Amino acid sequence: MQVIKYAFQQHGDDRGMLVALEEYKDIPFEIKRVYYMYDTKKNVHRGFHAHKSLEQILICIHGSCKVLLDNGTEKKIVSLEKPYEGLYIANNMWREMYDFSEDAVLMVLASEYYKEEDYIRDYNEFLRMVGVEK
Ligand code: T46
Repeated sequence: MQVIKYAFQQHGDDRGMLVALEEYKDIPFEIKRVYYMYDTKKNVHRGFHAHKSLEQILICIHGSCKVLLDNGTEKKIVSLEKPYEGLYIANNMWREMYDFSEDAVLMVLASEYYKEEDYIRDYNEFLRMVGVEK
């Protein structure tokens, strides 16, 4: 499984750092939605689903967290700990987010508006969808 992690351009000067993200330039899709999670409680695991068509980029803009990616046959764990790094997650990929630091802010850029019908929350249904029978 190929993990796509972007290192966005950092604009730094003696005042500090700035990262700018433009759709179709830094982000490979039109950004239709932005959401972020914070104050995530200790030992919490979030996610546990895949998406039928949604593409996303996850950026831990403060603190750190881990993301487990699972394509049905292979699993990879990715650490997000830099505000200029973005993890691309395509559709048909099971994801779990965990190990959030107390100060973690995980921001997500999404290619579609929020649509509950796009979620696959049943792991066996996910396996069937990616062609791994269960
Ligand atoms: C994903 C991972 C990385 C909305 O009303 N609008 C939204 O755009 C989103 C994302 C969520 N919500 C509501 C639905 C739930 O009542 O916020 C609540 C928490 O959402 P959820 O339990 O889906 O959060 P996570 O952290 O399990 O998953 C989220 C995204 O939903 C999902 O698309 O890929 O982050």
